[in-house]
Amino acid sequence: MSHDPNCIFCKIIAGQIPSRKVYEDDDLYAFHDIHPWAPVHFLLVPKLHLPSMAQLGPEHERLMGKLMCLAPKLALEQGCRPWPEGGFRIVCNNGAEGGQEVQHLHVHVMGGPRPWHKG
Ligand code: DGP
Repeated sequence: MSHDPNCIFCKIIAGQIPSRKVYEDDDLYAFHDIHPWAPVHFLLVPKLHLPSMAQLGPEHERLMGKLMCLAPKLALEQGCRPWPEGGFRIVCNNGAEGGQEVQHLHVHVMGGPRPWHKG
């Protein structure tokens, strides 16, 4: 399923639920997390509805490579200081025991001066 009408992130991508958008192209969407753990905290998601990394196959290598290469650029744009003094953290929760709450593949990109609320 490329789009799940019951998925909250699919609704955000479609503009049916408001979000503070960070970035958008044909494949990817980024928006600020509603419950930030860090001074910079946004979510970067494929527009394609994939429930988690567990559903990834070889056909998604280009998409996920694009996502991972975009993350550092957006982190800098959002105010993370450059590596190595600054930097950022990427977290991707998968499944119940991985702490995943929203079943649409997403990476958390977090940064900014410490200490953070979590982690
Ligand atoms: P997790 O599935 O545990 O990796 O985290 C899901 C994250 O999604 C959590 O940090 C809060 C965020 N989130 C959930 N619902 C919304 C929403 O409606 N809008 C925004 N901006 N973030 C949301």
